[in-house]
Amino acid sequence: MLTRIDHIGIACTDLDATVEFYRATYGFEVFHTEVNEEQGVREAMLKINGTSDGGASYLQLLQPLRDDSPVGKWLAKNGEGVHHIAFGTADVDGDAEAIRDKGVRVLYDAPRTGSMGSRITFLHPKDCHGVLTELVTSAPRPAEEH
Ligand code: CMX
Ligand code: CO
Repeated sequence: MLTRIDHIGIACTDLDATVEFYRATYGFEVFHTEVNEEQGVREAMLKINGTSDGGASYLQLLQPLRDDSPVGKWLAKNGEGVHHIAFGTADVDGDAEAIRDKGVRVLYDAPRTGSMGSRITFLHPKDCHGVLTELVTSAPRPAEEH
């Protein structure tokens, strides 16, 4: 069951400048940064709020590592902006299977590694009314760091 907005993914060309915009404009601080080679991104997670299921909601700022990565391709076509939304669930495997059974393309056979040790998969935007949709199960003990 999808129980929260886990994050909104925002594609940017300059991660440091974008982080600074969110800090200076709204006061949002960086909760976590990492490089995910497999996804082709350098990213910063800004924690916005905790949620009633024990999780949290974040903004995920994404700078591509390569032009031919999903975010690199999307930026070249669209420029900076909202790239995807991510719903949180305690059971990404079960929810992905159930959604696949409804005829929506799930992009990975098995979930892969996302931010902070989470397990993630994606639904094809063409099957979701134009929205690239991610499903996330957080790591049991997500990193507490800055
Ligand atoms: N939102 C909405 N539509 C999108 C999209 C997005 N983010 N990305 C691509 N599309 C659309 C394109 O506009 C295009 O539509 P048209 O055919 O009408 O022009 C179509 O989907 C195909 O796009 P493409 O540029 O040819 O790109 P690909 O098919 O090679 O890849 C996708 C699209 C969704 C399969 C790929 O982006 C993907 O695998 N995404 C999942 C992984 C990912 O995004 N990782 C980065 C984030 C990591 C994280 O969140 O941790
Ligand atoms: Co994401």
